[in-house]
Formats: sequence, structure tokens, C-alpha cells
Amino acid sequence: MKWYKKETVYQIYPRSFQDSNGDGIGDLQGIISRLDYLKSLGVGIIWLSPIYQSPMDDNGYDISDYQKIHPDYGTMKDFNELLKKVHEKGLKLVMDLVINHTSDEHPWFLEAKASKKSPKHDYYIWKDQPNNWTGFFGGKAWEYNPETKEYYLHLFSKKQPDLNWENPTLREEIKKMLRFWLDKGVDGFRCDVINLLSKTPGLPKGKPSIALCGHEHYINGPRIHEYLQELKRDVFNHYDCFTVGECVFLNPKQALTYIENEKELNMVFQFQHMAADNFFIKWFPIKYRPIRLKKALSRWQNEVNPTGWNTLYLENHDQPRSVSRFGSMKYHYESATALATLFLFQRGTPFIYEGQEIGMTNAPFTNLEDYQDVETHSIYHQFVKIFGHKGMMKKIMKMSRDHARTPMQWNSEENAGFTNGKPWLKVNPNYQTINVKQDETNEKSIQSFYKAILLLRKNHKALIMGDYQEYDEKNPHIFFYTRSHEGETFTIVGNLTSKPRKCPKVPLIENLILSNVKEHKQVLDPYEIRVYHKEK
Ligand code: TEU
Ligand code: CA
Repeated sequence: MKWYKKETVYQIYPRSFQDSNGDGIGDLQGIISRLDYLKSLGVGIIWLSPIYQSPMDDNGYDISDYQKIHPDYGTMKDFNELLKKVHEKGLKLVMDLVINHTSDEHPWFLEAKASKKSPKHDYYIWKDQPNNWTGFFGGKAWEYNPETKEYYLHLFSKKQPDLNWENPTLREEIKKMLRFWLDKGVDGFRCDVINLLSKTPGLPKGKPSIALCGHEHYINGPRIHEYLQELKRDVFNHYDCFTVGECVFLNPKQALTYIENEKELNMVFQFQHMAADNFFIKWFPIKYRPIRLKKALSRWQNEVNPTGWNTLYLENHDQPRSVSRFGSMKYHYESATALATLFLFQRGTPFIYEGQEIGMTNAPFTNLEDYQDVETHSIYHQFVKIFGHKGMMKKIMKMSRDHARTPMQWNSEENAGFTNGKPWLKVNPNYQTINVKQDETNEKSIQSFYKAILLLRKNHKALIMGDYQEYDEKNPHIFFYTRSHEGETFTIVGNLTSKPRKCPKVPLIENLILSNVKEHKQVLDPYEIRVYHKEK
């Protein structure tokens, strides 16, 4: 069985994980000091959000040198030490690959914007007059460049100009960079917004829309499969590595065009379940209902398997904390462990985001100045005229990406043990009670539950390869499914609400091997989870 199907991935946002030199910013030596902690959790693969040279306009998703480590994080020597120690501990390391755009401070762009005659000019996308496309951070997707009196495309911040993948020389540059990292022994890539690489030739006007105008011309574009097959043929096929592509606005059928039999990517991140509490664009929140989460997760289980392989995630550096979003602070332990079990026991590779294993929560920041994220500030300025300051702060307090980026909460000492300097982003004030050390000693320990889940999954093929079958699909409160393989069956049933609910008829009255409550009645307690197991 391929290692990236058996193992669980732990995503680290380096800026917020562990500071080692007191500058208030997480770094590679900090990560090295926490490798044994990660090993003890039972994860097998570490995914690092970008650590490359960058002006940090988008905290590293704006790269100015793909082959240099940002001094905030350390040196290439630190990186080599990290990679060596990761492998010595039997772990794998996956890098974040941002190749839809660079930083506007990348040398390629500095050359490109200086003159139309520059050989690098065609590495980017230019227009004499902007069309009506808008980007993911709100607002126009074109920025004027006075040196050449034309506009360049940026689907994210104006400091993130999109690369022109039509240019074969550019594609060769990217392949060379990929080989640089793979030759060092990196085990794979998380590919940022990978289904945006191909744009409709001629860059035509988009259908009018208040959000993401023109997205029909830059999502799943006409040559995307050609480009990804080229990367696979010329680079990835020559290494024992895996690729997970972040693909915005993808449905299962479209996903299979990328991952069927792992022909282009090994798996994708999709966003349907991330819309369980919003109207597809997270800034338009709607009331969360568990059935929306269930429906999204089951759809991807039923429509991607068996020829495709899913990713399983509830959090990452772009999403609010799942226990704040889909759980409850009143039932903090129960909801964190119920959510963990229900998503990690599905079929696919599990991805855990830093802090999720102790139930870290959204931050109670009420001032716009408390937020650092470029997306948060950009969206605020784009829409404050429509929704007003209070309206925008309500949205930001629910959905800002900074909720995932407050420093990792290690203990109850100053700054939660993250730094002895001034943290780059405020620590969540609840770190006194929600932190790794406290959780470890809690009788109701969330991380112990995660360890139990990961151990069970690793030791049972039925939880890795087993068929998925949902029951009681229409039940608005209970999530209930089985995983079975060669006669071995796991039955997972969970209450996704804060009220007791009748326990459905469990198909197999077999021994209960995992639960987050002590006594089991005819009803499921709030956020009670039960896992039954029937041997072959
Ligand atoms: O995110 C892609 C993306 O669409 C984000 O806007 C995300 O969907 C949104 O923030 C969810 O609310 C990737 C990276 O994960 C993100 O951190 C970067 O800002 C973005 O690409 C540009 O590189
Ligand atoms: Ca540091």
C-alpha cells in the first residue's frame, strides 16, 4: 500500500508553530525541537506551509526565490538538518508548492515589468486594458504597470502576479526548481491553487458576478491537464513522491479528471464541506447545519471512490477552527473528538492542522488591527461600504484565516510557550487552559483521542481501504457510516449536536472499541461518538 495512503499528514504553519530564537516568529529550529511530539502523535508526514524567500505579503504564498529559505525561518543548513531528522525519525516531509503566481519582488517579475522586450516579460500575463475579472481577495484582478503602460493579472493580492503557463520556458524553470527540492529528498508537494494555472486564451470578459468575476476563464482552464501531465511525466514520475493539489470550486467528477488512477495528482483538496456554514464564499455565512457537512463528506466518499483517493481535512491555515465552527465550547472535548473521528475514519489520507489535536479555537479578536491576514484586510476594504464596519467585523470574527494562525498553544507559560519574544500575531487568550501540556494531563485528553484514532487507522486495512457506506443519511443530527474490508467492519456513529439524540439501530451489536463518553445509553449524549468493530 502506498505510504501516502497509510500515513496521516500534519500541516505546520511555520510562522506560528514554535519560535526558537525569541524573535516572535516560528522557525525551522523550532520545528526540529518538536519532531518527537509529532512522532508521538502518530502522524507520518509533515506538510510545511511555504518557507521560501518572500516579502511575506501573504505570509510566504508570495515567493521571491523558490530555492532560498526565508531568514525568518532560518537557513538552508537548518532545512537540511530538519529534513535529515525527519527522515531519521521515519517521517516524510512535503513542501508547499506555489506555482500559479510569484511575488512581485521575484527577479523574474522585476525583469518582466521593466520592459516588454525583457525575455521574462512573457513569464507573466499582461493586457493593455483590464477585463472585468475579480480575484479571491476581492476587487479587480488587474494592476497597472507604469513602466510598460499595461496591466498584469493577479488572482490574489496585487503583490502576487500570475505566471503565464503558456510559456514553455517558464514551465522548464518550474521543473528545474521541483527537481532541486526532490533531489534533496523532499517527499512531495502540496500544490497551491493548482487548478488555476491555465487561463482561457485571449483572456475574455467574464460573466458579470459580484465575486470571482471571470472564474469560468481561470478555474479548470483548457490546458490544465496538459500542464499537470507534463509535470508528472517530466518530474514526479521520476521520484517516490506524492502530490496533493488544492483545487478551488471542484466537484467530484472534475476531481476525477485530475486524480483518477493518480494520473496527474495523487489527490486533491476540495472545499464543498468547507461550505457547510456559508454560501460557497465564506464571507457570506449561513447557519451551520450538520446535515450540510454530512452530505458534502458523503458525496465525496461515494463519488470519488474507488478510482480516486480523497483527502480528509477539517482545518488548514485558511480555515477557521473546526471546533468553533462545527463543534461547541460547552462540549469542547466531546465535539473535538467526535469531529475528529467522523472525518478521520472516512476513506482517504487524513490531514491534521497544527492545534487541531488539542481543540484550538477561533480567537476573540474584536479589532481589525488584531488581524494580520492580507485576505482579511482586503475583503474588509472591499465590502465595508456595503456591510458597514460592524457587519464586516462580524464576518471577520467568524471567518478570518488568522483564527488558524494564532501561535500554537504548547503550555500555560507566557505566550503559550510559543516564544519568549513578542509574537508576530497575538496568542489566543484561552491558552491558559487549552494547550498541549494541559491537554496531555487532562483525563479527557483530545490529543490522546487523536492518537487512538491514528493508531486504529494505521493497524486496520478496513479503515484505510475499506468500503464506505452511510446509513440514515437524512438524519439531521447523527452521522452514521461503516467501513468494511474482507469481512472486517467498523461502524462509526456520532451525534453532531449539543442535544441528546436517539441512537440509531446500530447494524452490528459488536464490541465498542472507541468512544468519548463513559456510559452508553439508548440515546447519544451531545457530541457522543461510538466506534464498533467486527473482526473478519
Ligand atoms: O488558497 C487558495 C484560496 O482560494 C484561498 O483564498 C482560500 O480558498 C480562502 O482563503 C479560503 O477562505 C491558497 C493558499 O492556501 C492561501 O493561503 C493563499 O493565500 C492563496 O492560495 C494564494 O496563494
Ligand atoms: Ca524565530
